[in-house]
Amino acid sequence: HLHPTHPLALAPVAAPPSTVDGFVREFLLNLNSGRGVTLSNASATDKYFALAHTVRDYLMARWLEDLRRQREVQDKGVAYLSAEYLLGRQLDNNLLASGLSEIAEEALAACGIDLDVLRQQEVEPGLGNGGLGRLAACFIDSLATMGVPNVGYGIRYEYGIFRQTFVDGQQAEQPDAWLSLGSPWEFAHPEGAQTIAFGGHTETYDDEGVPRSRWIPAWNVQAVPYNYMVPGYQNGRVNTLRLWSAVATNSFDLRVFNSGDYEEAVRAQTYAENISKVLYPEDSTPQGKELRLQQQYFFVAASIRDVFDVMLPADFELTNLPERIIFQLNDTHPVIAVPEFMRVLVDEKKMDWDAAWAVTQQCFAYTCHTLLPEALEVWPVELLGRLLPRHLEIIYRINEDFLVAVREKFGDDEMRIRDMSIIGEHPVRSVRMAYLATVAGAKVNGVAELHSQLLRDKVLPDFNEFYPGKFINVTNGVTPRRFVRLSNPSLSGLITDALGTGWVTDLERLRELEAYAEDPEFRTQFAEVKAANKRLLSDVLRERDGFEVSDGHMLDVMVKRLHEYKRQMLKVLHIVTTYEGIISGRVAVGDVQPRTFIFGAKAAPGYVMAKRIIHLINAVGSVVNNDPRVEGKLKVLFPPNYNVTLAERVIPAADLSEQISLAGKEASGTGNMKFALNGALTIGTDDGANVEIRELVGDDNFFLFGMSEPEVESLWAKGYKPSSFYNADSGLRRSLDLIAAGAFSGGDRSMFEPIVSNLLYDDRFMVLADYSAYIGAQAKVDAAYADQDAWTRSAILNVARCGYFSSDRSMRDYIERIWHTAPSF
Ligand code: GL7
Repeated sequence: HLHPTHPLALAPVAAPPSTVDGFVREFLLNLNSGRGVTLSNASATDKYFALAHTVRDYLMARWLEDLRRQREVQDKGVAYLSAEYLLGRQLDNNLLASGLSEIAEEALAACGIDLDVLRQQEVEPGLGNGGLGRLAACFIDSLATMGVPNVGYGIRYEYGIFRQTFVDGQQAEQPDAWLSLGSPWEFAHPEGAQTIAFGGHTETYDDEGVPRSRWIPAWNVQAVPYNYMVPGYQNGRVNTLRLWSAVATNSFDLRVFNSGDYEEAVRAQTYAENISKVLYPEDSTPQGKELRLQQQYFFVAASIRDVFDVMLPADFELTNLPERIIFQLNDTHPVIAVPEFMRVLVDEKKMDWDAAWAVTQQCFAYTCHTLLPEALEVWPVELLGRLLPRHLEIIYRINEDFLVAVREKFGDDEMRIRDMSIIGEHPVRSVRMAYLATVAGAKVNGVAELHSQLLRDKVLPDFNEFYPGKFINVTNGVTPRRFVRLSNPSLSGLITDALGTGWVTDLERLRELEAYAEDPEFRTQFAEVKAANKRLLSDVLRERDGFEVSDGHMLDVMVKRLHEYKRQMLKVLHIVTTYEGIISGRVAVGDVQPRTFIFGAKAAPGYVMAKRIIHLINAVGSVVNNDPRVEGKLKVLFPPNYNVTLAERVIPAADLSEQISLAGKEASGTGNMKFALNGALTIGTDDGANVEIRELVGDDNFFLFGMSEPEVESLWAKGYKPSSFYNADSGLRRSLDLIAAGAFSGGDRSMFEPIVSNLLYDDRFMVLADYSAYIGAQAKVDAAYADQDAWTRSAILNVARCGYFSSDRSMRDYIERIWHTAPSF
């Protein structure tokens, strides 16, 4: 027998040789022994799985080696707690990271297989809603690429974000059964399951003279870990993403089973397994449902246990925890981790309360991702106490101590005490999770300069005064691996020809392209890249949706979740205005720049107004696209089911990036960064990270319009009357009247009436107030686009000046300002 300390037992088996022949062998082996088929009778699924397993085999030795070394060196690690990871397809990313793309392509060709066909087989894991979930995926990519020890913790939803289809122009939702064929990227470890308890009551007891509390839960579920490789970009490093899946426990079944009720027992099992069944499709609007809190507690409790059991030696000195671990809370979703951590330290590890709290305040940091007050989660005390009674006690105690400190600092200002209390009283007694996170966190960060400033000054000003220095900014970023190198190979080739390969991990090097913007030859090549990307998109949309993208059109793109604050309606009004101008003869057809408007957007299934707007976009599209008077001039395309995979095709092809939220509402945006990095020009408000993009690319290369955040505030204060804007602007009047008259609903005046009257009489997001500025800015876009060469120059400067928006830079900022971790070995 090999002794466990024998070198052969310690070291992972070496990866297969990185040659075409080696790859072919490994691939065929995976087909034969992994799928039980030969090449001649393998299905596309078989081949995709065998290929994925082959890539895994190459990464495996590094992964095992990294895990071993991390255990050995005991460096400080980051536990990123996120309810969402919007990963996108894994195959290409993992091929790129392992440096195997070319070898794989050749090896498959030798087997008569087109790699591209196998790429299409992968169902993307859509375990997130939008920007917040995609950001988490970018961050773990950057940490692996920078060699920083990190585990991403989350939930392995059986169903990710719903699949969107349109039925008569209206959104319909289908379940996203992404696991129906299995996932070749995951490693299940049922033997490593954690038991996660819920419900019951608490009691106090005498622990050898020390009064203590303990929790006597009523039921529990098993949390089964699934591990995913997170390979760094060609650096031999592989981190781990660990997602938890809920399984019913035996004890759970037995309790009911013993009473002889088989059906009830099965029902109970379903109940337990519901916890990781489905991603909540709400984006920026929490639902407050009990199952959601179950999900949150489920994954953070399992993750904390995992850190204690797997990362730390059994005899670890707990006061040293801050030297080993930092939990980053991705929004309020994982904030229940704070009382859970306290419960483990105080009730289980028998630590003194004050010592435990001191440790906790150094082991957590909180990222806020919103400015919408309604998006800050609150949990009714009744619900939280029923599901997690001990945690509620702990939250009360944290709050008591906190309010004592507030009184010490601010005096008995009862109003302020009420405002700052972690427990809110209206409309029902509730726990304010953002406040809990702020009190517990070593640092609280916003996600763009403007957002962080508004967070300090408007959302949590009392906390900022109470905790000077706690509030900081870390501007978001996106991974250049997926969003430039992989999604835009032509542009990447052009950049690499000019600068060499280093830019992929050092994106500020794109600056060197500034000089190339002045080179006519380079501009021609850059324009050719854009044209080629448009043809690629055109092929994808033809195949996927039967759409035709006309040559020579400006591609004007607005892709993001459907939300009123993002103002897709402003875009619709621009389209209707342009259309109305042409058909009424007021605008000469020849004066209009041919444009294709592309939308991509999912609406939360319960968000009625958002769904109406989707319906309207489709309705406008079907009228515009079928009207011979605008043929060849205007086109509206709304491919359904916008996701990461489609984003990777749309963004590189775009000319114009629409970032038109009402100032002060979009925390950051990250699509804005992806577009600019791919050479689209932005038309945008001074909101979120748009502000920083504009500062970097310069006013000449950005179409700014609309009210600033202070102007928005002052218009609200004055009393906003949307109808006065309607009355004052004839173009706006004609456009809204056209919609109201049923021009896009076959004469039916009721269909879109709720949209029109909402804009006229409420208009929370001030679409009408910004309409005329937007139309003016779009005229400037038209004029600028007429000079193609100047436009291309601006596009190059956008690419050159946006290296700052790499998520590698974001991660460096987190490391320096919050985590104080370092790349290890
Ligand atoms: C978001 C913000 O709305 C978005 O502006 C930001 O870019 C993103 C990542 O920080 O986080 N917050 C949020 O709740 N969702 C977001 O996308 C869903």
